[in-house]
Amino acid sequence: MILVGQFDSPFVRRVAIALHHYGIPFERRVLSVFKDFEAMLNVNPLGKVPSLVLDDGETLFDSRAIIDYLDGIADPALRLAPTEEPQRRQVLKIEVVGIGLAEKVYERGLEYSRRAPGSSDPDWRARLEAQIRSTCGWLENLTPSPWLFGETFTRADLAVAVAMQYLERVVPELDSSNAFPRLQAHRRHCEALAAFAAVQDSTDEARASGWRPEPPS
Ligand SMILES: N[C@@H](CCC(=O)N[C@@H](CS)C(=O)NCC(=O)O)C(=O)O
Repeated sequence: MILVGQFDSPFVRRVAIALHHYGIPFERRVLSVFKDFEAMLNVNPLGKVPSLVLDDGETLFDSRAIIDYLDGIADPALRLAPTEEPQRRQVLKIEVVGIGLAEKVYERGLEYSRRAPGSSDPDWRARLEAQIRSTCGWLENLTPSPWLFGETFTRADLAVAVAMQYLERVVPELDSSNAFPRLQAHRRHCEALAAFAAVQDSTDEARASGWRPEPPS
């Protein structure tokens, strides 16, 4: 299998962490959705990452769809979502919120890094920040102990811990460690897992495709 994308993307990173968790070997094709846009359109018509090229050449898109597929072929003992209802939908609901959080952090970052100087809309940024804070508050109220759902690490934990790490790197002034201490403790718990340690967020890959940290406001 070939995972397409950079490890500064929380969506690519979470697929790689899942692959490590399942013990599924993979190669990586490091393409940037910005620097390598034309090549990306040939991999995924949306020009987005992650994509996963299967051994027979079929290509899957979107981290959630990819992990759903991987969960289906993985050793049942390593599955990251329950198969029974209502547990399954409860885990997937938290996963959706975690992915949505990473999407809002990503959208906010674009306001700084990809707009012409002076063209970012402060009202839009304020709306994104309100969505980010609201989502973190909702997740914080789930009181992970240590996992967000049940007695084992699930897709909910994967989505939320990766999103919180990304939030801290990209929006340090939101001070998420102090503002959401239970989520930060949960994140540290996840990051102690071997699969997380094997796939570090890469600011080098981010910088190579044009990302710069925001100047302090
Ligand atoms: N929901 C998607 C989000 C993927 C996503 O937004 N990826 C970003 C990179 S971090 C991207 O491809 N952006 C390029 C674009 O949207 O044009 C997933 O979980 O895979």
